[in-house]
Amino acid sequence: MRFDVVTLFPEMFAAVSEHGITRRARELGLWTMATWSPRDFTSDRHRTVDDRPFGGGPGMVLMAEPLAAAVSAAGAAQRWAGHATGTVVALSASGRRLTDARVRQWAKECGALTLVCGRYEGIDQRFLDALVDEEVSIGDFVLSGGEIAAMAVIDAVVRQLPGALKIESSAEESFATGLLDAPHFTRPERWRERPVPAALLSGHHAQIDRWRREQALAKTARERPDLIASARAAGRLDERDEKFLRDCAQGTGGTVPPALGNPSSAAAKTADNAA
Ligand code: 9WO
Repeated sequence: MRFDVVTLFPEMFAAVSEHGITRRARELGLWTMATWSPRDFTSDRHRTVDDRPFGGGPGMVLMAEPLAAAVSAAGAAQRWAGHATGTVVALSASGRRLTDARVRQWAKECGALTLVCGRYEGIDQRFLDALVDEEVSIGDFVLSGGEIAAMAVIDAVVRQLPGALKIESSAEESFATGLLDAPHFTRPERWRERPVPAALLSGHHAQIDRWRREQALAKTARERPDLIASARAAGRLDERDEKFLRDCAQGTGGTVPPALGNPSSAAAKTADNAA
């Protein structure tokens, strides 16, 4: 897999290339990255990449030509390296929301991906219309630029590449099961009066798996009922799951943990922090 990133801040990408799982995967040869600064594709003395918006308004807009030249150089480098020209993706708060399915598709099918990171107030629309295949958002919030979103994309795609993870846990991860994650615990067995749930200390694998499944179901039902509906539609819930969810809804779930962020547990946390 190859990523070509068009950015005014190439140094930021050391965060993914030089750290953690993504670094190890890169050292294993699973992916490569090249960065392309629009500033290197200017021809004026000041290496200008931005200008004032037509129609007025605050801030500056990234000019089309330096971005286009950078994308073009990235595409040429991809072909030179034996890849098909990659999909050109712009990271934008107004883009289509990125999904786990899309991430897996890119990891599987895309030899190369070009990620365009905007800055300032935005990008000249004519560049987006002419050269960008997709606008992708990682969430409904505004960033100062596309770089952090592009790094989220790289991280998400790289961990799906075969061999990237030491433990192949990604098939069991939240969005692969269609449910939120069950909680995790490690030593000590008792921390600040809080015990580890007894089910996890039983040593019975089937019982532990069932407990984790029920924790995941309960948390998902509480926080993301939309995901329960999708899991049901995809045939990912069996009769035992359905019975557990019915019991939850009647408040007889028994081992369901308290909702995070509800007022009472927020107060408990404040008290804990003060202690
Ligand atoms: C690209 C784009 C495409 C279509 C319409 C508007 C667009 N804006 C951009 C763009 O790159 N904007 C820049 C990046 C300039 C303003 C700050 N930028 C930005 C990206 N803020 N927030 C994001 C972002 C990206 C992905 N997911 C969430 C937020």
